[in-house]
Amino acid sequence: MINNEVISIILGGGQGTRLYPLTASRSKPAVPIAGKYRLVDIPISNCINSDIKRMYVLTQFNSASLNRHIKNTFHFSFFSSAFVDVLAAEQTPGNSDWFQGTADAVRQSMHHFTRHDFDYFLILSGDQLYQMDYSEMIQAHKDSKADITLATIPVNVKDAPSFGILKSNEENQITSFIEKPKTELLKDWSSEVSEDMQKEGRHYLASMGIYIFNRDLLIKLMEEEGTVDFGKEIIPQNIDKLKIQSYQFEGYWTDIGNVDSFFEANLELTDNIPAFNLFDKNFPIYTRPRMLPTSKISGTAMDRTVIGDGCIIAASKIERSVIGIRSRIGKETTVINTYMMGSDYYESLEEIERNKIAILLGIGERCFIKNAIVDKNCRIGDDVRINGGPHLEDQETEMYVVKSGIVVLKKGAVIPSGFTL
Ligand code: ADQ
Ligand code: ADP
Repeated sequence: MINNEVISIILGGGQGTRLYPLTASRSKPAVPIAGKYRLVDIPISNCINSDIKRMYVLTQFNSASLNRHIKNTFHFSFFSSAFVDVLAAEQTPGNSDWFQGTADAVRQSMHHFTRHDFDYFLILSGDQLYQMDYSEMIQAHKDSKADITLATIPVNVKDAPSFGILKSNEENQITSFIEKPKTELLKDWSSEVSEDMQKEGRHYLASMGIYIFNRDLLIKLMEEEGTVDFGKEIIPQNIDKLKIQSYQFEGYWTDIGNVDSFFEANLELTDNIPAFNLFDKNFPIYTRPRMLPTSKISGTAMDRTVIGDGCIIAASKIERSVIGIRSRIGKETTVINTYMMGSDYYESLEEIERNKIAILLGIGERCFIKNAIVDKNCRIGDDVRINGGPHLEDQETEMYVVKSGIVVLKKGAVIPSGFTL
């Protein structure tokens, strides 16, 4: 089934500085998560599970890996109108700049959208982890005869300053909105929330950055120059002029826009009952079927570990870690609190010999790796010790970046044997 009333626009990221260095050589939607997926698989799967099958992904630059992933993953029937198209910021005679912000990205791509027949725009963020059936939100939007509907979620005082915070009336119409308020301003912004949310101390209603706009309205708003962002301008400027509804969501939702939250969201998948349920057969997350062999593990004590396909593991211990596809980990190695993304390819024995490869893909023998993100295709020698944690200061070298105590090994980094951090 296809919902013919809606097209969705997935905002695939600005310049990507918050997730750097994971975005150094790929666009944000292509960042690998959960051992086998890419960030963009989340909103795309949510759309497919909501029967919304016409999607645009807006991104600053067109990375080969994003295009390959989308092309190889989302095949729709020849007879269907479904598609996933990537639109990168493009230089045209009228515009030589990158997208300046979320609204600007939509404005610059508007001519692509208006070619289609539809009634509603569904605008989504590309860097959030959640499972949501948008059709319920669309129904609420229609029932309330709103101009715009915003998905909202209660958050606590610590998180509130990172979001757009709003207040609504009994009919769920938003009456005031403030983008990323400082903590001292929050006093007047708490909302009535459910008992469950109160118990968790979540008293502030935050925008999830998920918007439904009536088609003609968004086209008109985009014709007015000078606005670059939905959260900073479009929403707050129109609270008194338009009917903007809040659609409250209380399921699991997390923003994974920075290294810290990205790391935690991945490691939380190793919880006994993870809040983000990849095992839900009614709500599958789709990704590229790679036809990899099953993983082979010898002599490893594993606790709370998630392992992708095609791995060859001989480590002595792996604890609270996500080990991505095609990972290789050598003997007597310990991996703790780590997200290893895996590799894009295998090296054959002949290749290793022919190219005199000294440090193989993956992690070598007798290593200790803790509190790290190991990007794709890294080569870590033997006897390497990487001990991330709050004792490390933020820093960057050619091989790695340390952010909030998390050591991020850059894609393809080669870490010589005996290296210690
Ligand atoms: P932020 O997430 O801080 O706040 P923003 O940086 O504008 O807002 O990003 C929103 C989404 O758009 C992200 O997925 C981002 O990657 C993407 N994006 C940003 N700039 C882009 C660009 N130039 N081109 C393409 N995509 C781009 C927003 C709202 C808040 C709300 C939070 C919820 O402004 O009100 O609370 O989302 O996470
Ligand atoms: P994913 O498997 O994660 O979706 P990509 O589509 O980005 O990854 O790329 C994986 C493909 O890249 C592999 O199937 C492989 O053919 C190719 N590849 C990338 N780098 C190399 C390399 N250095 N040598 C051989 N193949 C490579």
